[in-house]
Amino acid sequence: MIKRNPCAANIKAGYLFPEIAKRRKEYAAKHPGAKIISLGVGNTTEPILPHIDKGLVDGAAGLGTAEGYSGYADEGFENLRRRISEVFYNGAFGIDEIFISDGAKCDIGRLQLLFGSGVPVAVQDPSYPVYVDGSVLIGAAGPWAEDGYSGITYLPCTEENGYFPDVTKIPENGIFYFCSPNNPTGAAATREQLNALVRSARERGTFIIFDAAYSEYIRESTLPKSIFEIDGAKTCAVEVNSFSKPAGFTGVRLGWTVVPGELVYSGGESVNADWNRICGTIFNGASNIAQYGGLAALDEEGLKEIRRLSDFYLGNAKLIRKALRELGVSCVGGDNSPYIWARFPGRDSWDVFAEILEKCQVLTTPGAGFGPAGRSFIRFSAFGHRPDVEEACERLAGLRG
Ligand code: PL4
Repeated sequence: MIKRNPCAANIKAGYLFPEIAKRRKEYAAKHPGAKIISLGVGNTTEPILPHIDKGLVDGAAGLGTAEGYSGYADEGFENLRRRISEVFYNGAFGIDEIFISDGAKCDIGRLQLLFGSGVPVAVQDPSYPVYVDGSVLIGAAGPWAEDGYSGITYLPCTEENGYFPDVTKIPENGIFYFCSPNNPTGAAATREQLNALVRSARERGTFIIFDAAYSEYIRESTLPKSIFEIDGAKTCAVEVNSFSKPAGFTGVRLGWTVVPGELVYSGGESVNADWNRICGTIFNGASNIAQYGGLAALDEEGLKEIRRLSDFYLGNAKLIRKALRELGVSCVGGDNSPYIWARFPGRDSWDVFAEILEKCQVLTTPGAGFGPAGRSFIRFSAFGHRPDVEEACERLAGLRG
């Protein structure tokens, strides 16, 4: 019989989000009739807004006509790539530098093929678990130790450092995953912070994989939405982004990755050429229907809908933060991101998760799932119907005393 891939053996048994879903099911089985409200997984809940939806519907209808039919569109529609460059990067990238994907998470997984095993990897601690789990799967990070967290460099993002890590500690000639606005802390990095990050990456020969999946939630005009707003980033960074959270495409599936032509390996070879080769080999492109939706999302009307949808979820975030603060729980985030990061000093996050579920029937995400620095935190997601969020906020009052 064939041997198990040792990298698969190294990975922790359960991925965080299915684990949360499992605990929800177990609770529901023990408490039939309980109305559980989820502020857990960051999954969009509101209908796709009409103009963007029409783009999807018209795109699908067009595929049923001789003029509108199209087959494989491997790197993505040229007009969508051009529009992404205009809307998000002020036209700074050619279409050959923008690759359409079926979502940011999928490209994060595929990007790991660029560097292979044995590459030093660092993450913000806490961070979206895909960076760590994916690195373990490809063999870039060793097995998980008893404490559940070794094999990778974790750079703490805490209250003390304003949730921005010491970027002079990123490993040389390695990869650093950086997410802003951050999941789970909600912190959006300032221009000065990103300048320091790019400077350090260039000095240390480190590639930044910049996850900008929540950039459309940024409301403070001085905060950069892209790493490519920073001088020098084109020689040290790749950026992934997504239509999931701004346009409600979590189920539709559409994203993109920018790999600048200037980005080269230590031997001078082009990273863009390798990425093109990898995608051409193992990816056949995003759905054409999703791409029609993406085009609608990026025209004038669609951009207004993106703003309206993200404003709605930010409204939820405000309510959650207010409810927590009224309880005396210290929390950050929710201003420029759909996540609130709440601190429960001296408590284990899985215990707090269980308590909130038990007392309030509200599902959250325990901070420990995002890294060791999250052990005493709970992440609240602002993705929910407004009446559910309001009810969850009322129920949280049950944590008093
Ligand atoms: C649950 C920082 C959520 N099953 O939809 P995509 O693939 O374009 O984007 C996924 C993604 C990428 N980057 C960041 C993210 O936070 C997410 C989505 N994260 C969450 O609750 O943290 C959904 C998680 C989903 C998953 O595993 O991604």
